[in-house]
Amino acid sequence: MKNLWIVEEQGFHKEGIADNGNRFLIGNGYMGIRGTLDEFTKEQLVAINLAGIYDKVGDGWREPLNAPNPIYTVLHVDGEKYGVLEKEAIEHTVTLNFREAVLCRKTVFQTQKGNVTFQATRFLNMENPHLIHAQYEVICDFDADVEFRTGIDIDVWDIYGPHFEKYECGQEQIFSVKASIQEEREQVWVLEKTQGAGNETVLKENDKLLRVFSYRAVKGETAVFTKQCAIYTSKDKELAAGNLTINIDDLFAKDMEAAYEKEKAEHIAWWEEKWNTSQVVIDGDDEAMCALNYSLYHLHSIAPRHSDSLSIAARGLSGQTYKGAVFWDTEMFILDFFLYTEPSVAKTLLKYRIDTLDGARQKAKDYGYQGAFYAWESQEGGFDACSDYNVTDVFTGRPMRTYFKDKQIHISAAIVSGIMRYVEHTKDYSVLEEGGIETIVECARFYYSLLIKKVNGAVYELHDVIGPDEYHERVNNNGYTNRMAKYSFEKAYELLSNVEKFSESTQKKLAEKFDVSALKEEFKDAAENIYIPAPNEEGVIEQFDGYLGLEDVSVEEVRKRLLHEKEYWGGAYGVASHTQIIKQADVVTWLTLFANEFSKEVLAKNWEYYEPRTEHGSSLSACMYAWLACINGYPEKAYPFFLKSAMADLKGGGKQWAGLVYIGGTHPAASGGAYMNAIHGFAGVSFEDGKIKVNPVLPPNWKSMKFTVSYQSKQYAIEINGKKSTVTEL
Ligand code: IFM
Repeated sequence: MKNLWIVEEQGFHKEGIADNGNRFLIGNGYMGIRGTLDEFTKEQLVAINLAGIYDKVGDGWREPLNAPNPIYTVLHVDGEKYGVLEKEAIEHTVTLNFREAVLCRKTVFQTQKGNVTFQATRFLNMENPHLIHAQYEVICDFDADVEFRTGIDIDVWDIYGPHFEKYECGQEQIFSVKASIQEEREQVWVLEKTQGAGNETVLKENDKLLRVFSYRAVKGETAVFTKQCAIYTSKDKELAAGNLTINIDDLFAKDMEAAYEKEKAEHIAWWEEKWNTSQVVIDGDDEAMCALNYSLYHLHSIAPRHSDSLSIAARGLSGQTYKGAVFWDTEMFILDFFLYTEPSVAKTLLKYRIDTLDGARQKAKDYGYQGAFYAWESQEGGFDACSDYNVTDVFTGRPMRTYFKDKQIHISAAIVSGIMRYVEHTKDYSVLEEGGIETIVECARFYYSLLIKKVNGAVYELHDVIGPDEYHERVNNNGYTNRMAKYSFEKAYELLSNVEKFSESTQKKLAEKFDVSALKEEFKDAAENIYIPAPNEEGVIEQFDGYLGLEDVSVEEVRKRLLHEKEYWGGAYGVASHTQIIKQADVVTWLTLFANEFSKEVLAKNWEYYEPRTEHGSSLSACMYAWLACINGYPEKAYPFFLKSAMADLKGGGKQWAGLVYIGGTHPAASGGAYMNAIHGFAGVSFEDGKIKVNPVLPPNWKSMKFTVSYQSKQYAIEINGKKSTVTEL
């Protein structure tokens, strides 16, 4: 039987290097190690991507740091280098056991005298997120002179680097590289120790600090090398004023081989415990079960458990794409997974937003608005990394003015939604007391300051915005945005109306900052009178004012009009801008989130109208179509969209370019979207007034589904067989 927890690639395919870097990624929230091979360097996009630490070089985009690579390893046999780029491998397998989060590679090279087998295993410590563990085995089926070279490659891959200006190397028993950035005074320390067979010498080769273990291999005998590495940055308490405050010898065991086995066993046990509360078992569809849990593996791997205030970047920890920034993806697509399986992580994600409120206030102020306008691409402190020119024109090579940062105002409502969903789901009000209520009020104030009323108008409107469909910029009354603004007014009003339920200090803080009763009135009025587009006679809701008057043409026709394969579809002159072709679910996202406000006919009509007009150019799109199809009772229609989301990283090959800007990497929002599809969509789970409701619409081949959810501090097992379901408190 196929192991549903294994992802494997056989044979070496050069064209698959970038996708495999994502597919075989391992991570522990602190760092992500791309699934590249041991002998690879920056040309093959090797990256140890660090969470929450950024740098900007010159006019380049500010991006997260990649650490020097301490697991660089290559084999020399009888004086020749053996790596898949130089030598053809007669056997090559890369295997990720994602239940255990252990990555292995096995390569057999043919030499003139016989075969050499090289095996490598790596995993990231989940308890101590600074530590990397690896082990290697070398077997020759003939006697040979072998050099096992391993150490730190300081020539890191950057998109807008190089970030490090100074390296200080130490080559005692423990190798160390202290990489420093002048401008931002950040530092990254990488430590490495390897034990193994043979005579050990040190080699400094170009940008690599290597240990060379030289030995005479005896036919059929296995040589074992065990490595452990540690990474600290100036963001960590262990690295203060340029010095490590811990004794590094304590990090490395005397007998590394024995310690490795112990760490590995503990690591597997840690993951097993995570799966106990998060795996989704699907009987009848191995492909779906494997893809879904693989998506959850990725979410677990990027959860910032080492912090109590940090979020997840749109490309996780797979590199510097999208500037390592946090988007609405986190609150609207990723949050539910943590809410239902590990609420403490959900709180950490939201605390990041609360702690960056000042940045959002500053952004609103800079644009002449009140309240909190959250960063479209948020880095630390809420700094908006989104450029005014976020796309490069393929024809002229010039930067194109885009308005994501200025006009995607729906971002602030995503924060409101995230905080409120957390509170409603967990009944943990601490997040509101710790700044959540103020955040929500500030988001509502932001929308209030944007409202427009025409001289003779009866309603409030929101003009000059970008909705989730980024291809149509600067539109008026995007339905999704208006509804989310209304939601923000409603929630802020609800909280302010119950202000006496909060602690005295919270009440005092609110009273000091705001005129609470005036705000209540404003928010109530705004919620009641904001314009929400209604379905037309055919039942279709116009995405924004004038959308239905745009050229109605197929996605294929628009694709044919491209003059360059990497051409950007949106913006002022994009091929889609003047048509009804949209990038991603927009009205459909709104209808999915507020489905109970519409008739089944309207939901179905809009799905049918918008789907053929959606390019699905964003990995956030498919899951919304899947979810709405489930709400409508069409699991067969939902299924391919669900699978597309769940397979985003397993299959790879997604969009790699927006204009000339590289956007490759993993897709956490699609992973989270697939989870929402499974739980809310197919299983039909909803939470209301302390009760779990289950209204399943399983795809025909799914015999049963089993999973657990956390709800209001209790754990429940949910089991679905066809239309029947049971919910058991654990
Ligand atoms: O947040 C998304 C956006 O909706 C579409 N472009 C990519 C962003 C990051 O995933």
